[in-house]
Amino acid sequence: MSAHRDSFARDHLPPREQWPEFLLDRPEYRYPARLNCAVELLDRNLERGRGEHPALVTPQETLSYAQLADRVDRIARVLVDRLGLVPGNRVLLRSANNAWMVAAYFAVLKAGGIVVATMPLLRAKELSQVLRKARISHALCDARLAEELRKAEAPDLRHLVCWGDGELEGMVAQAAPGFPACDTAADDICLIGFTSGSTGEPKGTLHFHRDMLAICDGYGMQVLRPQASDVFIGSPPLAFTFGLGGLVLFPFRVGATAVLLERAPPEDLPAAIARYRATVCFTAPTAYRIMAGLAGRHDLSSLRKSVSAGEALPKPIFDSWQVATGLKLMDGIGATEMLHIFISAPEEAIRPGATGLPVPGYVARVVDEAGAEVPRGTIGRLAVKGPTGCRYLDDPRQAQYVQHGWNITGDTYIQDADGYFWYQARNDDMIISAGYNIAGPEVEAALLAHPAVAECGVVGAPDAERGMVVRAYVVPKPGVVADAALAKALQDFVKAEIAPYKYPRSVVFCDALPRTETGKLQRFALRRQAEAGA
Ligand code: 3UK
Repeated sequence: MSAHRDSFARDHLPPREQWPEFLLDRPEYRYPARLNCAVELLDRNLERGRGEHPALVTPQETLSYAQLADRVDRIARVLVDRLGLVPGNRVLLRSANNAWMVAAYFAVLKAGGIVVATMPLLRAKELSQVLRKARISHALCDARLAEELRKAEAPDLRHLVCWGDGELEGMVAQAAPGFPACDTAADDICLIGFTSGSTGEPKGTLHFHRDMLAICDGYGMQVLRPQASDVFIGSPPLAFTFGLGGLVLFPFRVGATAVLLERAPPEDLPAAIARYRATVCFTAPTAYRIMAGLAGRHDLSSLRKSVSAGEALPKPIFDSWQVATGLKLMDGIGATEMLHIFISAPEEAIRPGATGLPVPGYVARVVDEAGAEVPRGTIGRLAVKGPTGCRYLDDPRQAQYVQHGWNITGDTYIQDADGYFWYQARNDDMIISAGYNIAGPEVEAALLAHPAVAECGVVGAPDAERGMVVRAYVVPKPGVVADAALAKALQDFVKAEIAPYKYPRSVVFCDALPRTETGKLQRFALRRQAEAGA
């Protein structure tokens, strides 16, 4: 029985026959029928005697688990008693990573609402799409980011309350302490994670209370294996589920501490690791590349684990991070649809250059266009299923992502004889040049091994003779002279590293590459640039 009095999200789940198969038989994924993830992730820490342990550390404040739980309860009271929230209502959250954002997040979960967290950089037009699509009734927002939200069209919005200007703080101070958690079902929806992709309307991915625990008990407990004494740090926004898991859910599941930084560019992260004696770091592959170059200037000795996701981890970055810190960088592929990482490897099982093995409880295979598994060593489309999976909010694209019960992530992979998965490209990012299939990321990894290259992106550029040619956009390291001689040197270098037909026939030097707020290279933007002849 759902606890939701507002059934909008449930009513807009895909039809059952379009759901992925869920694998929930393993003991760690057998959850009780009634389950509120905020209780399991937050309140349980007080019962376990961790009330005085720091839950959140920010440059402004440190909150123990008891202090955070108190703030959460009071915000939940404000939502329910003053703002009329009923279970199932959608609450938009808009903020950089800070303690109020996390408190608001858990207040919505505990009250049985549905969180819709948004990236701080979204503009009014993009916010309007989310507000309409998810029929948002309430919004909690950092006052510094309120302007864009006020400009957005929000036909269903009944309340917008800000913190940072005293409004929510005032309401919280007046609210009574203590809040009885909403008695939600394990399969009540608690989160709509929006995923932008490169084109089209944003897709809302629906996740249940049990999904929030499943990623902790799967990837978290069995691959990452954190300890209660750990101090987590990193850059991904909490509106990106990579950040949500890595900076909130995984630490809270074991009663550890999370350091939250509103801005954590790779240039600043090493100093922050040293300052807070952080032990577990979550960020994107390109950030590790920059951080490896700065590691010598900071004391990173506290760090014991580092996780890379969002896009492929080229082996040269794995190598330079190991040289700089002695740590094996843990690659893992995740997706908003799957909530978090589903292929990765614990340190002792890492094969540098490979993404890894399915997280215990997930099964993955490489399939052809018809969905049949291909022999090991053959390139094909990645298909995966496990305790989590894709359920889009009212979206015809469900039938593309889920086929015959499998989640089709849109990635091209090879599985080797030992079962390891090797990333090739996004399905639509393969470059077909004179009949050859060339994976852009493989050429990028080859270029990154050259000492003159800081960053690069490789796409197909239209070509009269070959259909497409491989074009590399290269950001040179500071002080490097980017001229025709360097372009030639890079081409020769790639020919010596990988099969010569894959070398970039065209090399374009630039100052920066287009990236999303989640740290991904925007290949479509480079392709558009290439089509425009730039
Ligand atoms: C790509 C990777 C190669 C891949 C995410 C960890 O990235 C996350 O979610 P998104 O919905 O994008 C999903 C797509 O990103 N990708 C992610 N990680 C890797 N490609 N190697 C990797 N290690 O194309 C995937 O289909 O933004 C990552 C946890 C939670 C997440 N939401």
